[in-house]
Amino acid sequence: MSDKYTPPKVWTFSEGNGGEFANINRPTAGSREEKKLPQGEHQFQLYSLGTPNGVKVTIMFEELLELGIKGAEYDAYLINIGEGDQFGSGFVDINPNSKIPALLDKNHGEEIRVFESGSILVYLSEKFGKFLPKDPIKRAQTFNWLFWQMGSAPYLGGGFGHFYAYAPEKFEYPIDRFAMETKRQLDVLDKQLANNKYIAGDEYTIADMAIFPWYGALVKGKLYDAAEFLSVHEYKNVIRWADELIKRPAVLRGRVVNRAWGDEDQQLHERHSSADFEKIKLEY
Ligand SMILES: N[C@@H](CCC(=O)N[C@@H](CS)C(=O)NCC(=O)O)C(=O)O
Repeated sequence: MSDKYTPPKVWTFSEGNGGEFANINRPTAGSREEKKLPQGEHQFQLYSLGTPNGVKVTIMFEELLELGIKGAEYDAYLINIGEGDQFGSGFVDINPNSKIPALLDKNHGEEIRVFESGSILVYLSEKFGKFLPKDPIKRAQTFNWLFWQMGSAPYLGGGFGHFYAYAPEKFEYPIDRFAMETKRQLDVLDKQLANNKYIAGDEYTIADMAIFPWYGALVKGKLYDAAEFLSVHEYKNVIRWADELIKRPAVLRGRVVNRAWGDEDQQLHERHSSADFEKIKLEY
């Protein structure tokens, strides 16, 4: 790659032009191999990885279980996206977009397939009547911030994170553009959290669960090693909120499920029952 690059008339795919993700990236969709997914005994089968998008859902399951809702028991299987597990036929049957997280609700034989982390959060909150307020104003606020996250995080992940942390060469233009946008987003959150305990108001909701694994992790220095670069100490309200959330046992448990990197004692590759956490160090 050179900084004098001029785009050709027609873009063509060449092997290896995805940097760290070169071995899996293709400009096409669909399954690449026959591969059945494992299934456990619970109603919910989650196929995921402990990235921020995956952790949103495992936090939700753990919060439901924390409330004593036994029907929210789930089996979580690891999908190794670096190895291309998301392109196996079983996974693609659940999510044609080949991205974690993907959920199968066995629902007494009816088999409901749910993909997109935001959709999974809404699905579970409606199913169990939790973490999505019934009051129409509070509900609208929750949806506003949930969809804000779904629209904004790709600038943080696919934009800032990709060019700052993953790109094989560092270029000023995209890093400037996406660092600016990330800081703008952090300021949006900081202003919202100046007057609200939680993102959507006084109640802890699926909006917090969606936003925390991205922006909470960023201000706590756990994402892209970028805390200093982005001067995250400026976002005091976001830090206050993140500090509050990391006291929640369900957040600490959700964060380690399907985690396959970092400290070994904070990785739970597969989760099938609460006993699986016994050997895990639950701290942030
Ligand atoms: N909008 C999707 C994004 C999911 C997503 O980007 N997942 C990434 C990991 S965080 C993935 O599976 N990437 C695999 C690939 O792109 O092949 C959601 O929130 O569920």
